[in-house]
Amino acid sequence: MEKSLKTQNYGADQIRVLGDLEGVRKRPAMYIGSTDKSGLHHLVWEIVDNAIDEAMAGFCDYIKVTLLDDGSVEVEDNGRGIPVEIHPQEQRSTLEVVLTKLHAGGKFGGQAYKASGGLHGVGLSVVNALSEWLEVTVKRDGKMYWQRYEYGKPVADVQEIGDVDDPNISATVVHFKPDKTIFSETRFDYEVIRQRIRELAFLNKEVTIELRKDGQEPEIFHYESGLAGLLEEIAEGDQKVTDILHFSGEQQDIQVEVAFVYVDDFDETIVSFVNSVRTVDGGTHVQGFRSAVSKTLAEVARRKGLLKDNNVSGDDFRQGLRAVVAVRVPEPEFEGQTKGKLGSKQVRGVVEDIVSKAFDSYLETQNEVMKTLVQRALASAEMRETFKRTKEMMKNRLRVESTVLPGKLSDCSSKDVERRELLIVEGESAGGSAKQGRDRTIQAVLPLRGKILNVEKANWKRVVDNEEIQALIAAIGTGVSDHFDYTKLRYGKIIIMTDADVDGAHIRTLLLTFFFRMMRPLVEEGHIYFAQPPLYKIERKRSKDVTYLYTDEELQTFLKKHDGENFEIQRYKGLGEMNAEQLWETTLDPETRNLYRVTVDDAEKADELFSILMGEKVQPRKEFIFANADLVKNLDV
Ligand code: 0R9
Repeated sequence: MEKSLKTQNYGADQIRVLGDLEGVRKRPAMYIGSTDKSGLHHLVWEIVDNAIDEAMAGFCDYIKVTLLDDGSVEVEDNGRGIPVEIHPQEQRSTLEVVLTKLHAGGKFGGQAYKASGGLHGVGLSVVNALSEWLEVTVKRDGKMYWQRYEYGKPVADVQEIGDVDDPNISATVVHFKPDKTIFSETRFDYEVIRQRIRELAFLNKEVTIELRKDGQEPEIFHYESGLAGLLEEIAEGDQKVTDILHFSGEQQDIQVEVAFVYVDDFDETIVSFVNSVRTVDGGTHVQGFRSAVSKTLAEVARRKGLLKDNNVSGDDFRQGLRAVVAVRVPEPEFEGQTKGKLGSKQVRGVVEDIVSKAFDSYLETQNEVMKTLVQRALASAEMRETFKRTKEMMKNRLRVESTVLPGKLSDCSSKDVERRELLIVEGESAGGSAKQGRDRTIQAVLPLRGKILNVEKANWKRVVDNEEIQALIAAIGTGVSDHFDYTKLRYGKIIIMTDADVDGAHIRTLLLTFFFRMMRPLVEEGHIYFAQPPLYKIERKRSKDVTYLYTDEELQTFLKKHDGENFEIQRYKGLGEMNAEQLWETTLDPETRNLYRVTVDDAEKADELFSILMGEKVQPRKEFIFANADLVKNLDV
């Protein structure tokens, strides 16, 4: 780096001193989220973020990260070096202050773009507090300085340990070993670190980051193409219908960089960042971007006489859009429970302006691209209209048809909704066993004919058209979607009972997706459960004693424990193999059974999987089946 860049030091007096580190050791999770694997890696993010901050401020272009065999990590940057002079209020080295005082950092606003990795710049001292030891080396003004800490406390004062031949060279090296009394997991995962470092290299194209495992060759991450490179990855496998567009600009101290492309698909994917940190819930930068893209396209289309009617919505213009939106904002404000949404108001206008202008002048000369995009938007508008009409029709029908209890429901007698349970059972024969084996006062049974519900072949309309699903809607009583009425719920627990094979897994996915999309409050309020039928029945040959085992691990443990006795082992492939009594004993009896309560997270995953399984694209489906070959193998013995 040029020496001239490095002259703008803030110096010792601008450090704010607010607190010390005992609290961090007492409540680590408050500072790094957790003390498991994720918290452990947070330590690395904190230190690397500091180096990135220095790069964003324009003083650093090379960062090295080394994972050592003793479980320590070393991070080095070639920035200005943390200041070492005596801090006026603290009467000790600024370096020591930064490492031992909570919230010590550059003067507020002094550093233009601070990575906001969740810790508000308290990174160094927090990592120090949670490390068995930490050593910091600073090269600055032709000298080399060094200090060691143990459990956050300095072992001695900062020492000058030598000269640096070239006074233009400056650096900060932080080497630390996490405290094993604090973390439940102390092994760093190379892959996890590699992923984040690659992402940082895409986002900060001026920086080169070197990642190395002890004694091995380093991997070097540097991407001239910046965001466009990241976009290539996001759009991999998609059929592109335009070139990749890459725009950047700066207004009001806000830097904007976007890369986007249109692909032959229906949905829109926007990955967004603020100061190199992913904003999973988007925010004002994403709003500005979306608005710019839609408005500009509509405007240019009208100007060129390609678009006349007004039926095309903003969404129609973003069908098949893949984009990365990254902004650098001096003091960003975040919203939402996980702080994953940018709230800073002024960013929206800045992004919208920069993107609109650049996109407009690009489109002005691109008549073929314009024609393609307008055609796609018109097709999208038409599809949306058709879909809306079908949905209305479907909803009306469901409202009328779903009020009569279905014939195949064997209801229960209790009037207490809390206690009433609906068992949704895959297959007629298991349904039969469940009807006989259940507790008739509180357990109702609705058998489903599995085959009809083949997820891959069904489309969403067919799912809702399906007789079985309509029976389900009628049995539950609440109605669906906009007509959902919680007060009409007929059962406190809705229990899905499917076989432990691929068909069972598919039906489960479909049912979860159905609940998630059409009766979401039931998922959110925890009314949906999975039954946990046993996988194995073990019968002692002589005594005829029977044991049921629910997982393969249980089987392994059991066999080890009873080594040498050779038992009769039966693997249940389907619920239908159990008689009524067995089903009651193993799966239905509220006193002894295990139920799994479905979370919103589970349902979201099912929803995603469902989209993959029944989506238009063959490739993701193939990938899914490939990635889950293990699962399929285990399930379908
Ligand atoms: C290897 C990981 N790197 C760091 O932790 C790191 C912190 C840091 C730094 C400065 C330069 N390089 C750094 N690397 C720095 C910042 C400022 C002035 N001079 C040097 C400034 O922000 O004003 N610092 C981060 C905080 C501070 N320095 C300090 F100023 F608070 F001490």
